[in-house]
Amino acid sequence: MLDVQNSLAAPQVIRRQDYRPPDWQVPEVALDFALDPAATRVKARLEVVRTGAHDRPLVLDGDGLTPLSVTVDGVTINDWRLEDGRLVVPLPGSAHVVETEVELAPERNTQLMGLYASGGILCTQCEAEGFRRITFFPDRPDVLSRYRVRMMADKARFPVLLANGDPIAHGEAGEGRHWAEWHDPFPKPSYLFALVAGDLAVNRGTFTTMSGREVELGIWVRARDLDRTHHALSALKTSMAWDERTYGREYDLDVFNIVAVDDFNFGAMENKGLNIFNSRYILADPDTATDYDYDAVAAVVAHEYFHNWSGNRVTCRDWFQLSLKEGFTVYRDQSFSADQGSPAVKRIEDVRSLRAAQFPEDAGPLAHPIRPDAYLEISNFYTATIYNKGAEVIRMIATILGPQAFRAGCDLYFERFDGTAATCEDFVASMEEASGKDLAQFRRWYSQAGTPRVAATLTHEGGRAELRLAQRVPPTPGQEHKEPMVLPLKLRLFGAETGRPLGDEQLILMTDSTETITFEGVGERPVLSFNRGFSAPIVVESDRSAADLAFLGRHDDDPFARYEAMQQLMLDALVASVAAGNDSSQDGGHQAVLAAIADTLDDPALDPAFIAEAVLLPSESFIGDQMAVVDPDAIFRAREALRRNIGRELEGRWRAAYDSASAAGPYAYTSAAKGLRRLRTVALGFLMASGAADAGALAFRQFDDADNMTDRQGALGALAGSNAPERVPALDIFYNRYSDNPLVLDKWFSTQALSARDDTLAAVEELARHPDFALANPNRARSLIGAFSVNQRAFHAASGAGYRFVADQLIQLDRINPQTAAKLLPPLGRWRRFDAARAARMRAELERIVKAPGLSRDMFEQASKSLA
Ligand code: 0A1
Ligand code: ZN
Repeated sequence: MLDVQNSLAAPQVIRRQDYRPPDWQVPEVALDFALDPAATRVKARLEVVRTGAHDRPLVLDGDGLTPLSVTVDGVTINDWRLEDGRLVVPLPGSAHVVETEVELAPERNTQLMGLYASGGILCTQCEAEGFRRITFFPDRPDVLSRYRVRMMADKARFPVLLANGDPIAHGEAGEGRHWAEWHDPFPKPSYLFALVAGDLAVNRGTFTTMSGREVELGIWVRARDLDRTHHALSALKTSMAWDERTYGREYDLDVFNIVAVDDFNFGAMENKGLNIFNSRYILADPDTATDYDYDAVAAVVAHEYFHNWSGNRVTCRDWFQLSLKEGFTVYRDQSFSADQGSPAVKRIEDVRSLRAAQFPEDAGPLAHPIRPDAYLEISNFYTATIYNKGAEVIRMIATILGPQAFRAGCDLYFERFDGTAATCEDFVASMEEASGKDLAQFRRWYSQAGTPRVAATLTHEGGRAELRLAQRVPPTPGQEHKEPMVLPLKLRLFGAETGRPLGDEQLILMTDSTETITFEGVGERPVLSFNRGFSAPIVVESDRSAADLAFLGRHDDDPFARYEAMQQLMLDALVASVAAGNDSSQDGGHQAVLAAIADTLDDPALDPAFIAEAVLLPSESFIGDQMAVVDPDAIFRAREALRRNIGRELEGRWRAAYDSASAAGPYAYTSAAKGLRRLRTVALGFLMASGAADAGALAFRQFDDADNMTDRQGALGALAGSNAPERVPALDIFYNRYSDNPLVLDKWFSTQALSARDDTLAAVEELARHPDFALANPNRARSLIGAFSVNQRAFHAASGAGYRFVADQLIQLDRINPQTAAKLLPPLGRWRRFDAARAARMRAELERIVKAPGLSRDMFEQASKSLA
């Protein structure tokens, strides 16, 4: 049993089934800010209306606030009380005006929730429960209000004053101050409130909507960053047009502003008409941002923009419904990105990140359904499950319904729930109504956690093939027994001899625990292409031979399935060598992998971006996920041996691929050029692994000659994991060149934290003492601690020193920023997957964390659940 004696007053569990509609609505809000980093005064005027027949008082959430005054209908009252930070105001009638005043110190707000300062800019973050750190308010998403916001601030320090909606007035206020007033005509929940005050420059654009309205767009950054905002602005325009074309959704205000700040807990925030971004998802130019960064900027800009409909116009009734807006919006941004470049490569990337982040979550102590039933701290539920598995669930609905019915379901959902706070159930019901399809059993995807596992066995006899399927959803905390899921499975058979498809692709809906599918007229031995396009987010257990996987790697016409066959082939070889305890190249498995990679590299019809994905070895952690007990050292050895072997045996091909990709000419941000850059760095990685004498020099040349960050960081990453003499000079050059650019310095930290070298832990401990390291900046903290804790070999060093380092850092970080600290805890919680000695050391660190004095609720929830 866990000792929780010294935790805060035992945190209260919030349960979905306890939902009750609000006692009071607040149709109109007027806020008046006298802004100052040290002491900001906030006056709030709420028009409150009692809902239904009850005599309960008005209860306004507050977090760390003390009322300086409370008035009701203009009269100061004294019969208010504070209960657990909440302001309780007894009210006699059914409608009143309640006014409060509080004082805040944004410059001392290190949690970065509520009103805070980032590099001299005052900004807000309110989702999920930050608004209660700004003013007393019913801070829940089903209270929708119209906001009028007045801000006053020193004009020299804060020349720009922004809030939600449209600007309506501004003026001088004396003593060097000025003011501005904004009004947002759309009722919104408090989590979408935002303001920004700062010395900002703007990149302006315009967008004409499909009904002909002109929208003024602005990307606001510090003046020195202005020339790195073009990509974000163009992504914004592309997203606006895409949402009109694809979903018929039009923007609804006259202005749309985005502000970038350096200190931000997450990626970005969809505040109505005033998105606030982590600067890493806005700022990009070829010299400082990789292709990956460019894609991420476009995806996050699109994501936040798409929230204007899936999140803002239709919001969530309560936080258990979070995936209603997040799963749907991720699905929308993934579809958008797929449309901008190669859908096949995008699908591969999305599945890779699902497997890297969500599958382990679903298999560990923090597993939860996409619509959770209970939480202690909602910030802990901004997870890969809510976001990425949530998106897979929407994708399955789209697959089951087909494009037209899915679009009709979306139209119905938007129309019916516009201006309201809805539930996941409302979404599913809209889909059913528009399509006429019954999704009753499908709803289990919302309530059951865990990744379904499907065993697929294909037999063939006398012209008839039989596919036997068996599904099983593993138990997860609090859910021992699971019911079978609805699985949309795309499949196709190929003839082993001819290499040709035997019939069309089929979509089957598996609904029972076991099912058998029969194929008639199958003249030659069939090979199964299964879960094509990753049509269901499952683990497939199939006994396909190395020869059949290699066959699919060559012949499958579904690019995802082709990639998947390559991955499975490599995975089988690696798991076999780990199990055999050997890292030698004698394995037969190596030969099949080598041949398949050679064929892939030789296929002139393939897109270089696809080749680069298909030849990449599965990550160490994904290999570990296949094993009963993870042995990080054995995995590392086996993977390195295979990498070396692939590098050596195919050296000529890697050089050819490298050279042809290098001949692409000067930098351009096009799909074709991106694919070549990707293949180039992948080839470099294999050449480094081969031990070729000139590989270090080749990497250094790429590093030094690069006219873009993709090539430069790619080469630096290859060097950082090596013993090449060029390694230290490259790291130093990189540091000196970019020491005034925080986003690039993050790369310098993370590249070293991800290094496969033996001395990585010592290097990382040293980096934590580097003058540029700062726990208080979430990006920097993640670049070192977050990167280190996914470095399987270094983090899982048998001594336990990696665990200790991370726990020490998280205990410190928790005092500064609990949200960011708690997000970095899960790798320590995976102790059940490791041998007894490692597991004991990981547990010991978790116990130390749980006992840390003053531990936050965020960390307490993550650490205690991980121990349970
Ligand atoms: N809704 C945002 C994510 C987000 C959540 C919480 C935050 O608090 C620090 C910030 C952002 C999104 O999905 O982009
Ligand atoms: Zn979102």
